[in-house]
Amino acid sequence: MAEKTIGTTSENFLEEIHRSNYEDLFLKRMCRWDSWIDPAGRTLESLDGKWNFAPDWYDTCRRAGWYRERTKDQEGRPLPVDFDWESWERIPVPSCWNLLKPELHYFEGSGVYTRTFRYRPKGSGGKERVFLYFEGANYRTTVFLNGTHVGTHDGGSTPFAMEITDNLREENRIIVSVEAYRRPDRVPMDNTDWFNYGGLYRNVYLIRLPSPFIRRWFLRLKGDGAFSTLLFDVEVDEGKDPVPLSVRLRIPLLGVDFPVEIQGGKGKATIPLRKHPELWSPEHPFLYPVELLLEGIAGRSAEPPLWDRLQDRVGLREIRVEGQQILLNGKPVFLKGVSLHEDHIEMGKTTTPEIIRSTIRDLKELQGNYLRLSHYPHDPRFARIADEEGVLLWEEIPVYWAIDFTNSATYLDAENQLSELILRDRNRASVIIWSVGNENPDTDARLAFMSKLARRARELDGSRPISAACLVNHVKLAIKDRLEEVLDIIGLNEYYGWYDPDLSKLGQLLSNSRPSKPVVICEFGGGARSGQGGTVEDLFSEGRQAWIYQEQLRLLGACPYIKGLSPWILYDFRCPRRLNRYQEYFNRKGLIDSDRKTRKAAFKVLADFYKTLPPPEPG
Ligand code: GCB
Repeated sequence: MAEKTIGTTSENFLEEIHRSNYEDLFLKRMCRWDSWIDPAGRTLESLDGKWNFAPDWYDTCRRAGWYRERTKDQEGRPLPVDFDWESWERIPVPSCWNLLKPELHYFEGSGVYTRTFRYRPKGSGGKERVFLYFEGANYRTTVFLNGTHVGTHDGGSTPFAMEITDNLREENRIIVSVEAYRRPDRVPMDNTDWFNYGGLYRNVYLIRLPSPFIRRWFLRLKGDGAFSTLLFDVEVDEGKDPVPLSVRLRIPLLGVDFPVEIQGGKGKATIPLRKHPELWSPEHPFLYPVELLLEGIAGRSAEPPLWDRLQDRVGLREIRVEGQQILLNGKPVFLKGVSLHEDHIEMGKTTTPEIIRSTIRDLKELQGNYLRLSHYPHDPRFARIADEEGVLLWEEIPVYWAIDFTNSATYLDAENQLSELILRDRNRASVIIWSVGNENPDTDARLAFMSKLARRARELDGSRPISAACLVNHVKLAIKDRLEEVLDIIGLNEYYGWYDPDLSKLGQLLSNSRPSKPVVICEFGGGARSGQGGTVEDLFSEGRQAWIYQEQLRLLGACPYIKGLSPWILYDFRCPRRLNRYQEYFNRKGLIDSDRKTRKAAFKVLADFYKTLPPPEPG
């Protein structure tokens, strides 16, 4: 990519100190959903571990082009460069830089990461294609390999892949600049009710693929209530010289062995099942081993050449809405849940399978079957483990509060994050709802923006209900939001007993409302410092919080159109907006303290309520 000096004729102009639009260069090579490859079933070579790191307060790596590593002039004389990779601190990837040392706690600028790695092509012929794969980095990530910019990604919680086949050498230097500013035009915007963790906080991999290879795929039941037909879509990267190809889908336990012809890089099939599948559900989280084979077209007697092969496990189930019911495998289901932030006291947004499993154990102790993963896509292992453990999930993008609904670039960013999330998790049976936003004002611009997002979600995945967490119309005291028209499930956040102390209004609101769709209460609750005594009158006492839960559950439990609950929230979480003596920079609405151990009194109130609900009809 040629660089040019922009907007100057001055003879003393110096690019790296006088040019302010240096970023434009990196925005020309954006990684978006269409370049994403599904890593499922692949051998991943981890690039996690210790990287050299420095907070780059003035963004000089990108501004002054450090990544070019020009350490000598044309005559080979050393230059006084301002970076020194090897002397920089070594920090773990993945991690949130905010938790590494006190000076970085509120750091929100650019941080530069670098390391080296060796690469040797595998097999003969050197035909493999190689990709860098990032599970998530917050917010704008600019990646350089061996002095060249290889891609930029926007969005703090979704994965992205960039091809580096032509930039690789035997010894490689990778430099990653991660910039974590909160900005009004981003998704989320500058104002949120959670902590803005920065950095390379999820896993980084190298993926080697053959050419051609299977880029991504989508397998699900048809959704007609008969459980007798599979729908399968697949996309193939055909490489430079396309040859005739087919993808064979194999599900041995169902006797499926089905070849799908690839046309223009895509294939599609409707596959009748010869036997009734074992349906996935929280009570029976059964996963089918699935294999995909990318084959050439066979000659008369020869075996077809095998180009690519991958394996995964997929649950088959149907989720749909009928009137005011949510139906899982044709039977009404009540979502017994709680909301969750990706925020751990020691790790921030970085997580591990152990943390995910212990979160699910806490949900099960609450007698729950459902988690709302708010307010952005959580680590991809969450849905995988939920598939195994039998937990239903609501997944969401951070179209939160009053983002810049009139800005077309903001829309593209939101749409891209939604697309990346859906592509990443659409093969996970645990995920039953895509949410396109949270607590947004009911303006024309927001209606247009979010209706378009809902359409986009349906285009990528017609098999799941779409929802969003709406606000109460407090003038009409009713569930009334123009976005309801485009949603399948109405999500509602309400804080009667807390922000509005008058809990009797909840009863009025429920009887004033006539929703034609199921309603899920995505949030209710109140703050309590764990161990804080006091009466129901005392804000931030455990007693007050428990009382809110009792009263809320009494009213919500008796309301016929409410089909699920995810009160706010399972654990206390960091929040720079929360400055009173009980909060001390934490949102204290958790049922469990931020230590993830100490249960508050409301925990038992919710567990007792969920215990009384009738069990699901046997499958
Ligand atoms: C909400 C927001 C959530 C906040 C919560 C609160 O309605 O959706 O992000 O953290 O209220 O605690 O006020």
